[in-house]
Amino acid sequence: MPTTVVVGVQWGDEGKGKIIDILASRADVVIRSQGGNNAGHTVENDGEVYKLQLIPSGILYPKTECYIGCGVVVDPKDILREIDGLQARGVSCDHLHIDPRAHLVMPWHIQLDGLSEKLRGSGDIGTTHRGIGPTYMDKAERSGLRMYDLIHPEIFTEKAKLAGEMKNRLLKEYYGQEPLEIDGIIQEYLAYGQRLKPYVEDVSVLAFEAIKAGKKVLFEGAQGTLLDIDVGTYPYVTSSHPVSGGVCTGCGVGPTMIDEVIGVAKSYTTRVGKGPFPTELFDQVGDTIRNRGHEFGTVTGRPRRTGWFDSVIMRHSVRCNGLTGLAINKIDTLSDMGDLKICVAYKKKDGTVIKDFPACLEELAQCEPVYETVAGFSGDLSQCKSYDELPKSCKQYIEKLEEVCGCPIKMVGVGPSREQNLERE
Ligand code: 2SA
Ligand code: GDP
Ligand code: MG
Repeated sequence: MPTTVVVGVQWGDEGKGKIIDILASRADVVIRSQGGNNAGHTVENDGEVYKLQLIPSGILYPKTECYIGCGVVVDPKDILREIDGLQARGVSCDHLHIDPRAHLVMPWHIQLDGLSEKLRGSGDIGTTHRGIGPTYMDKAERSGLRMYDLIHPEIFTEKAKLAGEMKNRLLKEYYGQEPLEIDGIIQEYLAYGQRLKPYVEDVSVLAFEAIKAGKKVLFEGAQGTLLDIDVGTYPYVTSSHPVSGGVCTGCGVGPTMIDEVIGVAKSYTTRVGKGPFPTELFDQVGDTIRNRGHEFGTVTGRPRRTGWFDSVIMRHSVRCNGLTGLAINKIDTLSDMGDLKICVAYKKKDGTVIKDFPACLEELAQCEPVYETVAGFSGDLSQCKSYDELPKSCKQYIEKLEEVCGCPIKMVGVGPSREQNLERE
């Protein structure tokens, strides 16, 4: 297996965790390069369900190194909770490393995430309230605190005091809030720093050396392409780069070191939070998909919005990520649903039909999906052990998706476990 990137190609929750977990069994290293604990990946192992947020999905394999790159925002308190939770279940985290450049999510970021969402009123983004946006804001503004600071008490104390005082002014003067008790926060976080110290190591160097040594390296994307701050449905996006290119800046590796990019999608579309969603279903069909697919947020438990497969989005993702292959999950969820629809283009109000995803919301708002109806399939697919065992009409649906996306489909998911993944030649 060469150096491979795995990305979400819709609005997140495509089942990346499962695909990473499967590929991690053949990898030496798994690396996260963006986002933070706003991600939620579900991995099933021997009937045990693990919900991972910041820690790479390779952690369940004791010999697989797991790195958190410089582009990730780390909530020190929450990552320790996750480490403790895994260790309590017998999963060692000794093979985890965190880049010293990774920015820290501090309590004021979480508070400001909630306050700014409230201020936006009905125009809120529907964030996960994990402080992700405000942390990336400070990073871009060059006033953020980093992992390196956290493990050096003198540096951290000085920088956190300054940052905390600035935020207290913002909280008081702009939001009319009580100030935070900065000294107490500093003491609390210094203790987290001491616990996290053994994990801190330069991930750019580690990744470079691993790739040079011919090791199999897997980059694990979080969220999805349509949530990318640049190529996603701005402003209803997250504040990082879930696209494959984000791996390079978010880990400190060059693009020439990447060989393969696998996009993970569902056989239908879902979205959590606000923002446009052309194929969204508001009827019984949408409810059926949500209930059968257990479409509720891994982190927040929020019901996910559901809709038909949208190939306009998919072609956008194939292009923006330079995909070399696709994994289509949850084909089992669509069984016994009668005829299925696939969105092949959008029709604008003036009657023009477009095949490329619009660049801005104003244009997207004028678009209606153009559907092709295809025959559905029936029966319990979850027991299928090979692609050939799938019903003929199911294979035809998959081949149709391949055609409209313009990318080879290499894997098909028929259930949440490692074994329920059918590889295609
Ligand atoms: P944020 O918190 O600033 O990143 O939110 C901004 C937007 O990005 C969306 N977002 C997500 N959408 C789907 N899945 C995400 N992760 C969790 C998961 C979600 C959950 O993987 O299961 O449990 O609900 C994720 N993270 C961010 C978010 O909904 C906003 O639209
Ligand atoms: P991620 O954020 O992309 O890693 O995805 P999540 O873990 O948030 O959500 C995907 C959900 O679908 C999880 O509950 C998985 O266990 C489940 N899942 C993954 N692949 C399949 C599949 O092929 N079929 C079914 N029925 N469930 C799946
Ligand atoms: Mg998820």
